[in-house]
Amino acid sequence: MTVGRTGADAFLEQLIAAGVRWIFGNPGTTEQAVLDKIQDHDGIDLVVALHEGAAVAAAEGYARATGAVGAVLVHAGPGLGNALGALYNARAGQTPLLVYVGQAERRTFYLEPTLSGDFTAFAAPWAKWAYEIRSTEEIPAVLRRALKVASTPPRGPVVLSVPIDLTVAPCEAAVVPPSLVPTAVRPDPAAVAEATRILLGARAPALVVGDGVASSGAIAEVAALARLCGAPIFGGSMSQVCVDPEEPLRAARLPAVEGAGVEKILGPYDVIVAIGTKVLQQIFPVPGQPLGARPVIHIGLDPWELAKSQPSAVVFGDERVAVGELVEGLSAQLPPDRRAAWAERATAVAAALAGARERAIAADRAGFGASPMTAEQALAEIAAAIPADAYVVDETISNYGAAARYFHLGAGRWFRGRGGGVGVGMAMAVGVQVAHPGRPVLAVVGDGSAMYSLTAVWTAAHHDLPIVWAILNNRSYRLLKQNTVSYRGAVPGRAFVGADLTGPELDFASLAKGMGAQGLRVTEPGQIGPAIRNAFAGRAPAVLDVVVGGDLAPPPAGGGARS
Ligand SMILES: Cc1ncc(C[n+]2csc(CCOP(=O)(O)OP(=O)(O)O)c2C)c(N)n1
Repeated sequence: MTVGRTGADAFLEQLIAAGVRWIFGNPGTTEQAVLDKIQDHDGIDLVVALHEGAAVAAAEGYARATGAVGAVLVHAGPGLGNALGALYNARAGQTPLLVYVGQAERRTFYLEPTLSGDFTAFAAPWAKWAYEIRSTEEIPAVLRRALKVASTPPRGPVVLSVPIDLTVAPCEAAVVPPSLVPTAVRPDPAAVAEATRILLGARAPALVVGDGVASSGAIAEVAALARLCGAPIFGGSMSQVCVDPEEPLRAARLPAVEGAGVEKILGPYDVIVAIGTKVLQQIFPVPGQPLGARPVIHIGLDPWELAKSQPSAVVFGDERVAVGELVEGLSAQLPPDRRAAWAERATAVAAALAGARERAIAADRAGFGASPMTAEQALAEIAAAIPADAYVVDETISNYGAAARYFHLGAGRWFRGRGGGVGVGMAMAVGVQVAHPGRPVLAVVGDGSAMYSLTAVWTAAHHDLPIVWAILNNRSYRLLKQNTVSYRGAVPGRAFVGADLTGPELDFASLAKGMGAQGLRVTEPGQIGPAIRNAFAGRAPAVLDVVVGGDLAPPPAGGGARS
């Protein structure tokens, strides 16, 4: 029996009309009608992931590399369950995703078919919007709404459950491109005036920036504000690149684990301008006001995050427009003596930051030549070997600080996991490579993190994606050991339970070969450059298993001090 145009056709036509070119997915029976119809529609294809978490992570890489919505297909109940960890990260990182999950037939739902369930309830905590489609005719309209919701700040993942019977039924509903919401909106002039007034009273301001700066394209405006008022630019949470890597006022990220260090870092500053960022996002925040008692100006488009926990002068609006107006207002009203004092401060702050960077690199260098090589030396070699036009996915976890010292990549070129769930880096690289075919993509990933979405290597081999992964193999969950020491102290005689990846050690070169990619174990720093250049020249997926040190030994019984 031929039905003609079905709900599955309408589903795919609507995605194509919205410019969706790829669906990252792991298939199941309840999605079969949509999968089957992919071959009948030009302009849309499936990238096959072997786990739903890897599918979501790949779509996140695609969305972040393009700025467009990443489309995902996951299987019913357990498949959606597998996706939830990566979905959590996407929600925390405000990545626009459209996640389609196949549902059982409506007429048998009362029989509780295998794999069925209440998917909207399942997804709701981590989705910006979760909805189950109720009729074939609503498919295009709901998809348009989902794409609008996902891509309107605060962006985020939307989950749509679609019963299989609706995808095989005839559908006449028309398809038109979605209406999106332009958000380059001006803030209330009174709010900008108040922010200007507060900043004019500042002697030593600092900026804290987050994703809204990257997504609104405010990097130049933020740098102009920093230079005008002599302020360092701190990273507010795990975010996209929000500061030009060569910017002299670029400071480190504020602590993402322990909130306790924040007051020490921010001690010298009397006013904070938080721009497009959460205030703040940490694993162990300190109760109270995250940025202390000083005046805070909070700028952005996310009404939930603005002044959420920190009393602030709020400027609601597009970050680029708002910061531009703030710079204009300040410049017009700045007394000459304050302008001179801030300029002097900008020079001093830049010199202090450069000095701190140089000291950190000198400390790294003191460990160069160690055996096994340090992660810092490995990262320095990797960064020096990648092509100038490379994109980098960075899931170096306990080595994030070192990676930041060696990768000097601008906005849209360097991607880190957000949300705190590890294990997305291997698969994010798939989405970045799909977004930028023909460009070099390198992922540098901790050995522990690599194992969660290692199946991405097969996906790359299957789709001819010439990604190069460098895995920092320290044979441990090193960050967990570091966090244990900082949280509970180094207690003599107490082991780190569950944090060693030994007995057996992971052999990533063999694992890569088993999935159709090249695999090479690298033990010497001098091997890294040639290995990376060969891997890119080979134009095929390759995994470098880079053996590094840095593991933490448990404090011996009877010795060592509790820190
Ligand atoms: C989904 C998820 N599971 C577990 C954790 C806990 N966790 C945090 S860091 C980490 C270890 C990461 O190890 P690796 O990638 O090797 O990096 P390293 O710490 O050695 O630098 C783990 C398991 C987490 N954050 N997210």
